[in-house]
Amino acid sequence: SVEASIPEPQREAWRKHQVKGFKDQDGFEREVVRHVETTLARSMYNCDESAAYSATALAIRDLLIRRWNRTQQRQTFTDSKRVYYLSLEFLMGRTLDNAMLNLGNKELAKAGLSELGFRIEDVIQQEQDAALGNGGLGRLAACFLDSLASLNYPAWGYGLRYRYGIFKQEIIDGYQVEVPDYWLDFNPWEFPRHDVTVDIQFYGHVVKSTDENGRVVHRWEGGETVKAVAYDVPIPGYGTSTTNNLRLWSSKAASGEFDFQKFNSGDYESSVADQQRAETISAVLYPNDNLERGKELRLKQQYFWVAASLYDIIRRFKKTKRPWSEFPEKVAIQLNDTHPTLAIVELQRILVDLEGLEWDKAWNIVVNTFGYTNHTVLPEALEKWSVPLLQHLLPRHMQIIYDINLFFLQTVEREFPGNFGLLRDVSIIEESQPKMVRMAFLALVGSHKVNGVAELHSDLIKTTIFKDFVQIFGPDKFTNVTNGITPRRWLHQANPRLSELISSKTGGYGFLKDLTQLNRLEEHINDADFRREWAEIKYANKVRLAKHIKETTGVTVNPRALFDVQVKRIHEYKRQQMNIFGAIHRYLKLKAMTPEERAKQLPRVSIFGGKAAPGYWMAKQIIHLINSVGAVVNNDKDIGDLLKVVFIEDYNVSKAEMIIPASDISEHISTAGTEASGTSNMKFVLNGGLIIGTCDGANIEITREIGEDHIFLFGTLAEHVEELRHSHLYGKHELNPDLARVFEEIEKGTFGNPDGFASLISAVREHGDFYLVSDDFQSYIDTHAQVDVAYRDQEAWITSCIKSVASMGFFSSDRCITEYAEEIWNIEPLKVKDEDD
Ligand code: T68
Repeated sequence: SVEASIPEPQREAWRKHQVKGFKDQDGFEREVVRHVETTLARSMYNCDESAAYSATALAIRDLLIRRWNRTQQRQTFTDSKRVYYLSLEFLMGRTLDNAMLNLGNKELAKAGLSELGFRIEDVIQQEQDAALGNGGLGRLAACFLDSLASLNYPAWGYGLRYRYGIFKQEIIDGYQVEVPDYWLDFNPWEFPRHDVTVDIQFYGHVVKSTDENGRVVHRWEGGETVKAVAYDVPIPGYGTSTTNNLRLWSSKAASGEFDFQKFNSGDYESSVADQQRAETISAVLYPNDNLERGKELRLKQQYFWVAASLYDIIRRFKKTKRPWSEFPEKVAIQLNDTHPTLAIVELQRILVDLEGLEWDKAWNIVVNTFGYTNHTVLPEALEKWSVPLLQHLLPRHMQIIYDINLFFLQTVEREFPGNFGLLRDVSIIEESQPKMVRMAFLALVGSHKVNGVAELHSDLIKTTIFKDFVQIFGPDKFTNVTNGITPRRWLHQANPRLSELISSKTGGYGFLKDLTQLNRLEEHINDADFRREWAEIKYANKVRLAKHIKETTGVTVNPRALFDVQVKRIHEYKRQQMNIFGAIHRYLKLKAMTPEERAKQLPRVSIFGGKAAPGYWMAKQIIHLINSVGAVVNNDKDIGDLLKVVFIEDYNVSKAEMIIPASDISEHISTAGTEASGTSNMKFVLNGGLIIGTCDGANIEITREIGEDHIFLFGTLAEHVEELRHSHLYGKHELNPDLARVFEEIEKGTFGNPDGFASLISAVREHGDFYLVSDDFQSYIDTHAQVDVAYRDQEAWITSCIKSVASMGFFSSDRCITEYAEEIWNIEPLKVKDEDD
């Protein structure tokens, strides 16, 4: 064994000096002071909050590293099957607070920091978010990593180490301005592995020849090489020693290897330029969500990351000396959307071209290794790459894609002879000008399971984009795994007081590992003290948010008002425009009332947050309209507290942790059939907020779990969306009268120069109202009127909130990961012994 290779006296010396970390408050303080004085070269006289954060992070990190090493050793020694989660996005947010809670030492750190003169909340706030993602897809990946470690699954994440994460949003004169997010100045959570590198090839050409056995062989030659360097991030589980690894790749020039002519001729400047060009690959996260733009650099990112990750996985597998046929018994790879689909082609290339396996044997291994998760049915979000671009960048891969398609179409032809329409429809190559590779089809054909992310969505993919494939492969290839969220971050960390209250009623913090224990809250539904404390916590969270709103926007909001929140990426399909039109409608109604009538109205704060993709004109106009409405409404003396409209800038994970626990009602109002799942809907309900929503995505399953009395549903059903759209274009399209009034007011200039808002109006009135804003407007405002009525009965409202939380067990990402592990990956948990065992 590995251990026997080291002589006993030497092992003894290593063991004797093993770093044990700290166990108590005193030890924690010692480690913090040590890091301040040595690692940071500071002292008690110049230790500010930022230095206190750094030293605390380093002290906590020391504990993680030991668990991390032990976990990796144990997984290797037991030769366990691992899952590799390939995602271009990991929206992690802050790490320190989460690490302390998962390790169970936050209380002692709090006391220790206090002794040293700091408030732990302030220290935690010093950390920048790790924002390597756009929205739901990236945050889902982060929740999955937390659950995988907490459930002791042997799992690695693979992603890109972007130098710039999602841009920071500033609001200037009501408009979004993007500011680069350079976040790597000090990142104690990553470990550069300068010894773990992979050379990645681009461009070049393919040389075809015949070997001594008469076999055709392909060699990919020439082109240029870029080096991938591994950076590792430890992922601690909650209440377990298991600490998994997230490996992020960074690009560097492969020094001297490419363009060595320049190198030899001493062209220093242009070799620096080459260096920078190589580093460009991992420089920036593409800021589009649910949109694909077919940029060459994006394709380079995808191949760079996929090739480095596969090389790494294979290197690990080869150490076991197992035959290739056993690869799928040791390795499961999950594709988070189609972004890593080239991994399918790359594995086939390695097995056939480099390892000499027969095509069919190799393909069998490939298909049994991969699973593919689809996150959208929106056509503009489905990835397609042009054949000429792929051919240029990855000439051998393009050939292999053609072969995969050929063999696939041959099997289709055998089963459905003469059905040329079918062949055209399911072909991985779209016969357009230029030809395009349909990545979702390639991902589907190259995987053994395809899943959607909520029941409705998983049904929809089978009847729309993948309909023909259900005929070809049968229904068993398709499955549903409804998304989930980690209750550690989204309850315990974001809402510590609520978490504590729940623990006091459910018999401790067991619910954080088994969220179905929340149902024990039902027994306390009539407990007056419990209900009062519940309401107090919500109020305190609203006070905290009100303070943030005051500090960042200058607007004073009344924490007794109903807080109505919509925070998520700005997108027409998510219908923030409908929300702001609804707020204008409310404003107009209030304005038309007598003071006596007004005095009877319920005060409301309409809170928005979210980023628009920098190139998404309509989304940016929506932000501008929200701010313009706010500027008028918030300063209208007739209105006072009855309505405030605020836009919270730079919505991100750490803002979400503050905003979500402060919501009374949140909006999940996508046009039915467009939001694959949504995950913030789960977070809001888990934090004791109710939701208003359409019958879309996971809203439907939330309704099933909590009961339809506790959710405000409205709007067109998915099955009627198509016919309505058709009728807008070819029939008569009558604008909802209340919405027409709203448009009139905008066009009158009530909210400033209306020119910029014309496109928002004409999308509804003149251009077919694709997102059914007018169709759904009446039921939307009627449902909001019901919300007002319901909120006035605070006792009934609180009962609804408590009952809802009690029924949210299903939406833990632990349930979700267990389903993936059992139904798709076929992996088992592996318990790592605790340090002291
Ligand atoms: C989201 N997708 C879905 N995409 O919209 C949401 N897209 O319904 C679902 O809950 C969530 O995934 C998790 O399943 C995204 O967030 C992107 O961010 C994205 C990024 C790049 C390209 C395309």
